[in-house]
This record gives sequence, structure tokens and C-alpha cells, in this order.
Amino acid sequence: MRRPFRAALAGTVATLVLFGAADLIARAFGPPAAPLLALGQTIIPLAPTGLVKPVIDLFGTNDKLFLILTTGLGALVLGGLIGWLASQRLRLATALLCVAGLVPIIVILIRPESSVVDIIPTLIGLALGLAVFRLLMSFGTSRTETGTAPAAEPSRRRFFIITGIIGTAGAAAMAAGQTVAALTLDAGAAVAKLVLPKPATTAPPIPTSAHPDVKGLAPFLTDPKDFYRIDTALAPPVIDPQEWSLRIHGMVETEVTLTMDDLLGLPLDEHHITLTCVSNPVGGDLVGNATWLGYPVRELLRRANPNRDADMVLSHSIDGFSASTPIEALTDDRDSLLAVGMNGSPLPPEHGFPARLVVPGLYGFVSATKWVTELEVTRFDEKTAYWTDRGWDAKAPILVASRVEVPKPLAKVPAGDVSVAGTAWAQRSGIKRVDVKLDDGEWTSAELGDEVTIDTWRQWKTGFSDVDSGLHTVTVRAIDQDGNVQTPKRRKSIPNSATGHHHIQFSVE
Ligand SMILES: Nc1nc2c(c(=O)[nH]1)N[C@H]1C(S)=C(S)[C@@H](COP(=O)(O)O)O[C@H]1N2
Ligand SMILES: [Mo]
Repeated sequence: MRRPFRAALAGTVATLVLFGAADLIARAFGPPAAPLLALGQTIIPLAPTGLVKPVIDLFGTNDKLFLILTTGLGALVLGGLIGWLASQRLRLATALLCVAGLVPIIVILIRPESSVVDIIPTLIGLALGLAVFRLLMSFGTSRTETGTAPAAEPSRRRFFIITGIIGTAGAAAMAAGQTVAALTLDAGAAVAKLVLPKPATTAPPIPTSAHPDVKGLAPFLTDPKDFYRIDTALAPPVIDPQEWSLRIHGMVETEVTLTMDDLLGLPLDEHHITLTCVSNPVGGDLVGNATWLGYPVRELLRRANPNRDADMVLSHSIDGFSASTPIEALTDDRDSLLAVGMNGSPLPPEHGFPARLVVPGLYGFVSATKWVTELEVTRFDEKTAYWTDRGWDAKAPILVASRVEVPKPLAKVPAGDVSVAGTAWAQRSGIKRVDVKLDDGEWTSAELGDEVTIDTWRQWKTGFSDVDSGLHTVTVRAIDQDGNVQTPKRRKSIPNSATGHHHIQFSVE
């Protein structure tokens, strides 16, 4: 076929069939077998942080959808280009299409969460895609090429009709396939099977005095559905608790393997712990407070008996993420947990179902591994974690921080008394004081809600009376129990968290 446009269309439709058919068949195999998910998933760690960060900032939690769409569109464009080439060099183009089809197969093979059988859907998809390509390219090869125009018309019609039908079928297969299913996964369904035992030690009830009664202030405990989500997974890995296990290995005397039944049979403790992301911008919402149910990591490590020279535990997730945690944070008396529950229910898939780590006082990227399957006892001078390899610090304790939640930025408030409230945290130390100032005034101490534990955030409120009408700024800073004052110095989050005082503007009418 010497018609570049139709050839390009043939290439695009063949690609759509490849991905659509593979994606549909992957429903029977699970997310690791879906080529589009596997490709998207592989691109994430390859993409430079400088590129990923703005996309995340721009698209928020829709970043995963954006990535999948871009990957899919990229594949279709590539298919079209190869098709276009086929109008000149059919054999070369067919070979290129085969090579391009091998890429997702190789990617699936090397992904940590997949097994060899997971390439079957893509192999079938590739075969179908190639067959479609040959079929569409064969249209009009004989007569149109000889240049008898009238004869070309019915063949042209037939080409577009058949291409339309096949393209629609490919798109329908994609819509019904594993990628869409994984991206729209119903959190409840995967989790419902797991029945958590009653805690051996329950967390203390939250006193009402922990939460100043100010409208617009975040609740003391974050609802799991409002809890921030940060990870490198396109779709949360689907893990059958019955197939899950945790292996403790590396510099240990005895390797330990724990199944879900083992874990649920142990006495589990409940603790309120505030989790924070190192990427949280000043005043941001990548922080949440939950009641976690789990088994002390300290006890698990004791069973394995780590070597004295070990200074780090590299926790690995099923999807290839890893976090480097100083071993003392997992063996000292803090409440580091191998958690299975969050606010009274099993972990939602996006928060690590069926098991994750929660370590008080350390940012999530060096401690809070979700979908955790391995604890590798090692040394900082021997191993590095996922984000360490991408320019972030290997160790990252949470810094004292605070934010204003009331009034909302640029809110218009009535004249008279203005109430101000927010949240502050300084895990491992506890919040001693929160200072607030209006415009360029003096710092005044806010009234603190009661401390639940040093590892949970502390909410605060204050007020200013007789505020003049017009635009005002309110600024907050926190001081921890060791006397560390939150620094006003602005810096970006890489390599170990943004700093600076949060301030917002509001106007009095
Ligand atoms: N498997 C896995 N675990 C992970 C991550 C990840 O990318 N993959 N991200 C970490 C980061 S950076 C943070 S801040 C916390 C966030 O936990 P959440 O999504 O439950 O709030 O999870 C940590 N655990
Ligand atoms: Mo994070």
C-alpha cells in the first residue's frame, strides 16, 4: 500500500489491538500482566525527578491517569509512525512492529511483581496486532497500486469500514481491560476478605480536648479516604493476603518468614501515629494522622537477631520500592509497626494492603513501605534505597512543622474577632508551643489541644480581636519539646523536606 495516511492508521489500529487484546486477556492474569500498566510503571522511576515533580504538582492525584494516557498515546503514535514507514518499506516496518511489541514483553519479564506467565496476554496481543497490520496493509495492494482510480474506491471504503470495526473492538477491549479495572479498583472489594483480630492493646481514646472546636480545622484523625497518598505505583498492587509473606533476611542470625496467618495470630497493638511526606510543601496536606494496628517491628527483628554491624533495614515492597530505615528506629522503644489496620479497618489498597511499615518520626520515603514483603538487614555503606538513588537523603527525620488551616487562604471574614487555627507536628519530641502572628506584629502563643502522644500532631487555635478591614497575613511557627524552633528559612523539599513558616492571607470586610 502506497498510501501513507492509511498505512499510519493501520499501524495505530494494530497497536490498539495489541494493547486492547492483551489488556483484556490480562484480566485473567492480574495487573502485572497488563502491558500498559507495566510500561507506565517502568517509566516512573526512569523519568527524571525534575519532570515527575511538576507533573505530580499539576495533576495532583490524577498524575497516574496522566501517565497512563501519555504512555498509551505514545504507543499509538509510535504505531502510526511505523505504519507510515510501511507505506515505503513494508518488511522493515513489520520487523519494527515486532521489536516494538517485544518491549512491553521484556518490561513485564523484568518487573519485580510479575512472573513469566504474565507475558502470555501480550504475546497473544502482539500476534493479533501483527495479523491486523498485515490484513489492513494488504488492502488495495494489487489494483490501487496499478493506478486504476475507480477500482480504488470500493477498496478504500472497505479499508475504512474494516479499520473502524477493528479499531472500535480494540478500544472496547481496552476499556474492559485490566488497566481501567486497576485504575478504578474498588478499595472495599480486595480488602473485605481480611478479618482483623481485636487489638491486644488498644490505643487510648482521643479526648475531645485534643481537637479545638473551630470550624474548618482538620479532624484529629484523618479519614483513610482523605489520607494523602504518595507512592510510585500506578495502581496499588493487588495482593492476596493468603499469598503474602514477609521475609527478614540479610545480616541476621536466623532468616524469618512470616505469613498473614502468623501475623494475625500475634498480639497486635494499636497506636495513633502521624505520617508525613518529605515532599509536603510548607502548609501542604501530605500529612495525616491515623490509628494503626500492627505488630512491633522490634519483636520481629529480635526473632531474626540482626548482626551487631548492621545499621540499616532496607524494606522492600512487592512493586520494587525500597526504604532505608536506621535500624535503631525499628529496635528502640518507639512504636514502629508492621501495620495491617488503619482506623479500625484493614489497610486500604492504596495505603499498603495487606501490610506496611509505620515508623514514628521518619518521613514516609525512608520508613513507611507499603505492600511490604521484605526486611533486609544491612548497612548504609552497602545498600541504598529507591529515593536515595534519586538524590534524596538516606536518613530523614521529620522536622518540626506547622500550618494554618483557618482562615482558608484569601478567605473573606467578617469584621471583629478573627479566629485562627491549625495543626503542628514534631514527632518523637512533641509540640511545646505554637506561635502565631498577625501581619508584622509580635508572636503570640496559641492555645494547644491536648497532646495524645508525642508522635501525633497537635492542633491549636487562637484569635485576634478588632482586626481592621483590609488584607492581612497570619504566620505560624512551632517549637518542639527540645526547644527547636521551626526555621523561617525557605528551602525546597529535596533532599530532606521543605522548610519555612506557613502564612496565609485573608481579608476582613
Ligand atoms: N511500596 C511503596 N511504599 C511507599 C511508597 C512507595 O512509593 N511505594 N512511598 C512512601 C512515601 S514517599 C510516603 S510519604 C508514604 C505515604 O503513605 P500513604 O500513601 O499511605 O500516605 O508511603 C511510603 N511507602
Ligand atoms: Mo513521601
